[in-house]
Amino acid sequence: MREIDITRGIIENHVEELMQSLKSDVVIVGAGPSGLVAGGFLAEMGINVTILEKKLAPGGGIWGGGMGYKYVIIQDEAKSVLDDYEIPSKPFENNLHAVDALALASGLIFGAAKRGAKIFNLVVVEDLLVREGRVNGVVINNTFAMMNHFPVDPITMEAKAVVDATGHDHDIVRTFSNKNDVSLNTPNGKPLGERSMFAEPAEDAVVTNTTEVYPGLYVCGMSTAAVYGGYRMGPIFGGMLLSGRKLADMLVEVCGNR
Ligand code: 48F
Repeated sequence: MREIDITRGIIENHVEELMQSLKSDVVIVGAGPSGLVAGGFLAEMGINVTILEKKLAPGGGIWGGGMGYKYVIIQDEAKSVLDDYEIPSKPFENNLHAVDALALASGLIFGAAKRGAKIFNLVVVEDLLVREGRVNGVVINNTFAMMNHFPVDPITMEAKAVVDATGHDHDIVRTFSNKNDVSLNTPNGKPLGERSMFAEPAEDAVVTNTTEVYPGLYVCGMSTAAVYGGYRMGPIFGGMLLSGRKLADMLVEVCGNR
């Protein structure tokens, strides 16, 4: 066994996957629950999908459960997504189910990867590629360079559709709206901002507002609340799973038609 062979095995395989992602059908920014579900279902339907996550561990806001108590709740309507990903849950009451947050995070990550989504961690999306009034890719950099404010220039990936699945921050839509004189598909053309906690309407709105916010740019999960003025919902996750599934169904059509 030679150390140099181990190194080559890592570099060759990473670069091979990266090359396949340079032109994706769909790039999803953020590997939280909504992005992982969308990516997994898209990959299962034969779409070339890349998920980019700036942190070391994908999983987003799942890991901490509710204030560090390690269970999260999902409602009946979203149970079929858990079943598809073979993630166990316990019936609780009033059509609710309790899910171990660690099982949910790891199950969604593995579920997306095994369906063929290419997930890259330690990659920050810092900007978008925009051409002729349409988003057609992402501008990416290395997390360590960004954390240290090193003056390292980014590189790019092209995609037919880019998804902001960055959660409360709505990092991609916010940056895009701040940097460009563009009108988003919202009532005032700008992100409306998230509202305080009110779980039931929040859960419905996350799914309703999973949509195209600008040609080629989509929102799912919690970023829909920040973009469309939805309430927050706390540690109930069914809306995130259903938002990811809705987005996958929307994008499979889009990718087929483009
Ligand atoms: O926040 P997050 O889990 O997104 P989500 O799918 O789920 C929201 C819930 O976790 C929770 C909630 C539920 O009921 O309210 O908050 O909407 O995951 C977002 C991921 O995006 C990454 C971030 O590190 C996190 O893992 N992210 C954010 N900005 C960027 C990014 C960026 N610019 N580039 C790459 N990754």
